[in-house]
Amino acid sequence: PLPALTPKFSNILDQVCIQCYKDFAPNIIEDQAREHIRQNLESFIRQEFPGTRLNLFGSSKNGFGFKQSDLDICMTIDGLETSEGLDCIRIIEELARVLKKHSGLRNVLPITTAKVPIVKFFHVRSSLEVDISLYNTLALHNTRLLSSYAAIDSRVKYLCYTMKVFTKMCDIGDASRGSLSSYAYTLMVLYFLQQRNPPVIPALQEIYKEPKKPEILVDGWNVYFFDKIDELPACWPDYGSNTESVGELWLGLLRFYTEEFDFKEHVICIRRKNLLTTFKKQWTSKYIVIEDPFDLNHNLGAGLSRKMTNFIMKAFINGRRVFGTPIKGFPKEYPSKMEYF
Ligand code: 3AT
Ligand code: MG
Repeated sequence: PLPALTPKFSNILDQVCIQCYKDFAPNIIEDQAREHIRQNLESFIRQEFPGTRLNLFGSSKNGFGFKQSDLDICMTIDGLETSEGLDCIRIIEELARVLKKHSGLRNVLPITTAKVPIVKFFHVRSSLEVDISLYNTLALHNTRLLSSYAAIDSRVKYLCYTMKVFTKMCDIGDASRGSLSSYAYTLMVLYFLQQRNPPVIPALQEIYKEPKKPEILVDGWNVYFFDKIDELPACWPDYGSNTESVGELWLGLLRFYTEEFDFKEHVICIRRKNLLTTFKKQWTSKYIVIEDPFDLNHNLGAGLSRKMTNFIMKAFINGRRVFGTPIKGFPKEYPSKMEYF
């Protein structure tokens, strides 16, 4: 059993979480640089493909970006609602051909074999990696959803940054290497904050003023959610009832995923407050099951091997021990990699 959380130690934990945000979040200049790159690329591509539009999504826009996060860009063509009938692979190859002529970019590479075809490259001046995908429309909506959650309460932002720092330190935060994406871990934080008693955030997809839940269909899925965050106090009865500190919540989260949440039985699902079973989804063959808030057929944990699942669970168990062991002062620096065995 862990020692009780003294006010002093709780205060150190708060500072650690807030520091994660301060150390890794981009400043205004760095945010503007991302917008400049988007504009510059858009004008450059339009010289050959007029009507091209580029949109930022992912952590450049969801409120949980790091200084060095990649730049996720979604390309659309004016006048075309969907990518239906488009030869996406050919467009990605053409796009790569055009971008290779841009003197500010290196290593332009079309990746057409992935589930979502992209062009990848390095932007020299900013040292940022850039990914351009086509009509990744649901991702634009889930980016907006995450940014709405970030706007509800500053503790959401601090915890999501802490989670991202934690997963990078433990080497469990890279989907391209078989673990989970930042997006998946952010959903885990949001789910915990919804299930906390009293909750810190609501399920925004369940709040509406109309007699019936509005339906806004994108790629066949309802992307409606309550986005008027300033009106939330009037629409959500639990607003403001949770007064725990960030540090308490962070330790609560590590406890939740190591001791309380039943991974075998339940799905991590942020679109509703009521528990959803793995049985109901027929997703019983995997241990970590995370439902995408819009694409309900998409389990973000589907690609995890058994070994990786164990590795991730061990990192959480270790995190719970490390963060739950009181220290006297504020830690001086980040461990280069957390120990997790
Ligand atoms: P980083 O700061 O880049 O680590 P991010 O939120 O930008 O965090 P990614 O670059 O991995 O994360 O992904 C960019 C966006 O693509 C985030 C989300 O809108 C979408 N996305 C990522 N992974 C998935 C997934 N497995 N399913 C659906 N959408 C995803
Ligand atoms: Mg990204």
